[in-house]
Amino acid sequence: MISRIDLRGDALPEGGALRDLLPRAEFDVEAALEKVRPLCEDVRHRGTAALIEYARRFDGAEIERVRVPAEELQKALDALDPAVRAALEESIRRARTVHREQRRTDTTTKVVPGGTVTERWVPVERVGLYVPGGRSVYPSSVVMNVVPAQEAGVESLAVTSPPQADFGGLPHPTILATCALLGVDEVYAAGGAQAIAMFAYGTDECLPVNLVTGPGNIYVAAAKRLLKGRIGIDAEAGPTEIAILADDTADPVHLAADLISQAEHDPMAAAVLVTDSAELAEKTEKELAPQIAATKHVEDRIVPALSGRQSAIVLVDGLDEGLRVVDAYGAEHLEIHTADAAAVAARVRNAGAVFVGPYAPVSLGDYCAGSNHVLPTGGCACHSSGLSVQSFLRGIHIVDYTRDALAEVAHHVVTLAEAEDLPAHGAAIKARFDWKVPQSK
Ligand code: HSO
Ligand code: ZN
Repeated sequence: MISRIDLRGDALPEGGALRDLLPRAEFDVEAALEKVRPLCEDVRHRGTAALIEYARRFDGAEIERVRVPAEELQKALDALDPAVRAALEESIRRARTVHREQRRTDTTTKVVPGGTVTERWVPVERVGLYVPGGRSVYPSSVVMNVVPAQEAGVESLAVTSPPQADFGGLPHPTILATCALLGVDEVYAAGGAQAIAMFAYGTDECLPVNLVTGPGNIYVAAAKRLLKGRIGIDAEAGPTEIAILADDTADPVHLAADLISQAEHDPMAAAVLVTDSAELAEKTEKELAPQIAATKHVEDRIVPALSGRQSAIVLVDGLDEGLRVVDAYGAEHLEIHTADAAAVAARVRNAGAVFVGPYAPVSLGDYCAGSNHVLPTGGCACHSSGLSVQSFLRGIHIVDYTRDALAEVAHHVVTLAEAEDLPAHGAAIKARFDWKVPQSK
């Protein structure tokens, strides 16, 4: 069911050429751009009326207003299964523990006597968090978006999630309950590209935001790309991915379970096993069928995900080659199942998150490791990080120089301004010194 790519024997190609040998889902955000453009424009001009119309058209939900009344949040929390509540509370507690530590402190650098540059970290003022609905109702994603924003000190936080026809046009009750648990009281029933437009342009119910984060489908990704600039965005989330780097010490039962666990998300999800052990590859593949037979989302998600061209077992000559392959792939999630897994993990350069050894499966990270599960997909791990407190902060440079400190470097500034044919830049310096360039000491 899962294809094989045999990279043994010849030397591996470099960089991009190696990446081209590896499987990856098509996620053509560009193609969706033209579809979402008119929707976004419509929300910009008609606001709430457009959102109500799209709730009917795309979500089959009749709604009269988009903002969820506060009492609905409390009602959902009161009705939440106590075991789910306890699990969410633990997830929140661990996420807070990790994310609180991420808060950078301001730094002041004394460049010269009398000349300092301070980097001051300031939270984004207003943030909109997108939470998907439909096939994927993930209260855990509410936790993973809200906790870092709160720990960063974001003061104004709004959540949006698609209206559900089955729940009277409100977002899914577990989403509402999780918002209540986190102390978020501004929630909207809007999904898809139109929800991103609501956040970007604002409506009579929702003030515009500065930054939108959170995963969504291809239309959500397209709207984020379209509106980027007006709003800040996190990385565009594509279908989920798990890569596993394993040697012959790995347990094929674990590997099969973990590959299936992420294939469960989406028919486009990717599961990639990279190993130097043909025997382990064989055993893991054998282990897939019985485990798949015992689980739930088989035909609609797991089978298409594992048999799709985005998933594969990749055979390599050794661990060094395996590392080169996983680095070229840049997985959203990378598990290391090798001897001395921590040392191998320390050598990884490209991954959204790395899970070390047999007792750190991706499922742990999805819910309760304390790490964030909003991670770069589609190879973006080679240039981007997952969501963190940092995603919600801006570093502002505060430049503070005395007259003497400016005088000391003035001639260099004037020289560079002249070299760039920008004499007025130089004049701004000279104006402070009787229109002369101070002599350097
Ligand atoms: N693995 C997903 C996140 C998730 N898993 C939510 C379960 N619920 C993308 O990192
Ligand atoms: Zn998951």
